[in-house]
Amino acid sequence: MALLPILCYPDPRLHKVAQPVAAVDDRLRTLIDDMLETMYDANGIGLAATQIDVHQRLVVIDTSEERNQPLVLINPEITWMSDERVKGDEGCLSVPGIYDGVERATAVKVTALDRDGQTQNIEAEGLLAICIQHELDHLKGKVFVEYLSPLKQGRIKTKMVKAQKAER
Ligand code: GNR
Ligand code: NI
Repeated sequence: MALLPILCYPDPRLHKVAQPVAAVDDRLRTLIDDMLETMYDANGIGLAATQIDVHQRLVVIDTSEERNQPLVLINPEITWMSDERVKGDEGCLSVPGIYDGVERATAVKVTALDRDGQTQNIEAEGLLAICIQHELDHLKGKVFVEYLSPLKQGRIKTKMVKAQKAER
């Protein structure tokens, strides 16, 4: 098991588009375990491979209170989205300390492979639905701050660059 470094906005690598996973094998399962460990260690409810600089369609999620219900989505695709929208505050492990409102579909249906390479169909609502949309955006190279006004995006960029300079 290993903790993986998480890319921080505005790192340009967060905007790369992920490619489909070619094979669900032991090498991928090791990566999945490392991503889960990294997500739990960072107290996140989700982590997309893009955030650890792996540009493949792979996401791990756990929105359970007890943090004992890992969900692994390989090559996920949203097959249905509710017309109903809800606006809620979001955060991101790649944009630490920033929380702001984003409008999302209240419910989604997703098809994906699980860690055994089996097809799973998931119907999600509430926090899980929001998290799935947030993670699938990462796979498209999109970070949630891109839904905010250009003014806010500029301020967040400046803040992040300053924080990263202060870290060194
Ligand atoms: O930990 C996370 N919390 C969160 C809260 C509201 C909406 C989305 C999220 S996802 C985020 C983890 C993360 O950055 N995943 O990419
Ligand atoms: Ni995120």
